[in-house]
Amino acid sequence: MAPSPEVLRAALDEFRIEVPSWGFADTGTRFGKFLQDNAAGTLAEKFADAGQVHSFTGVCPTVALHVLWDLPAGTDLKEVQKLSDQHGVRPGSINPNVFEEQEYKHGSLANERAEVRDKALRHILDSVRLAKGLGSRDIVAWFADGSNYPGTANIRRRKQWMTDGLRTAHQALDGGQRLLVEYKPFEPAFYHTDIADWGMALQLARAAGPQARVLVDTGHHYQGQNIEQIVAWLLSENMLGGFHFNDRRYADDDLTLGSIDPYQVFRIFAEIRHYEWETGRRADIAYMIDQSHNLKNKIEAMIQTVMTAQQLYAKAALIEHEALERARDQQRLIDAENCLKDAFETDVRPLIREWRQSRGLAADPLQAFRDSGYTERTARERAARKKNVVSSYA
Ligand code: RM4
Ligand code: MN
Ligand code: MN
Repeated sequence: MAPSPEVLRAALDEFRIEVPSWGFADTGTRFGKFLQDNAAGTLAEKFADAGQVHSFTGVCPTVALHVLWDLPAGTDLKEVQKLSDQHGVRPGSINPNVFEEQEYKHGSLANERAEVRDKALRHILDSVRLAKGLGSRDIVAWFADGSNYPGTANIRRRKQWMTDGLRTAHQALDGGQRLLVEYKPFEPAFYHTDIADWGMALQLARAAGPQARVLVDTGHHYQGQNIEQIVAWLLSENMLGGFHFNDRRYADDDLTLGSIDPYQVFRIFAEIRHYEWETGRRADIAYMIDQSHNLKNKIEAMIQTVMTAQQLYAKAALIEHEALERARDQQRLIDAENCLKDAFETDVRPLIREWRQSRGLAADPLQAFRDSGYTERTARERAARKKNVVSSYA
């Protein structure tokens, strides 16, 4: 397929993706953490690192913040604003944390105990306030709520508590804000999870109110699940709010996007582009990365991810939608399928390099970042302090 430079340039101009603050910190697995001298230990360092990703790629102007890890009680929002100005990245989605504290052992909004439900709700309402203060639009609600053994939880009652909590949280939103409801089939709960799949998230988002949408984390699906079909359904219901991108081989592995199955990501973008072509409307979707790398250099891995996302989005922009529709209507299966495959197999890298240069960016952001010496410099500066502080989930 001959790449169409104008379509591609327009697609690259509009594509933006948010990076997660926790992707720059030391994190680990259930079995251990491998610390990196240059990993960020403070909010200032996370902003600085996110600023690096944006300055080399040009497409990551916002950073997702996790409330407990980044904005603990007493945080001065003016200081956060200063960091944002200094490093050229704005606060993005705000992620409440109702899964780490001791009280949440049996859940948060769906906990049997009213005082725990109240505590979780207060934290989510605080998060909405923080988001307003920071000019952030999206609150991303992910819950570890669930149970580990059959018979130990009243699933219907917990569903009601979850519904009530989300509804109250929704009432606190201002006109422009959104509540994004994330789902996950298992982990940390291994028998039932209160929001286990997109159907449950959709139901809860609808019950919460008109500004709630579903968030699809690509790692939160069972093996073999057809994620692009879920995307198509949510689009057709106008209920797709955003993505947490990452790749997975076994479960919620948080691997680098496209490292295992790039065609999956392409097929997701293909559904979105086709919807936009068909309706003539831009889908209002927040693209975010939810990855934290233990072994790779964190900033390099984030740049690698962004470059991959950009490439896969650009490939999807090459799909010839008229030809695809004609082939579908006439049931020419091979031709229809090849509309996708031809686009996927096109090498868009030369055009993306050109686009970067035309925007004053380095043709190869990864190499440019490496050449900058940032990793070596921050490793020297941060190493001493890092011996004592580990901010992480694991
Ligand atoms: C969860 C989920 C959430 C993320 C946490 C750290 O599995 O993906 O979005 O905030 O991990
Ligand atoms: Mn996620
Ligand atoms: Mn996850």
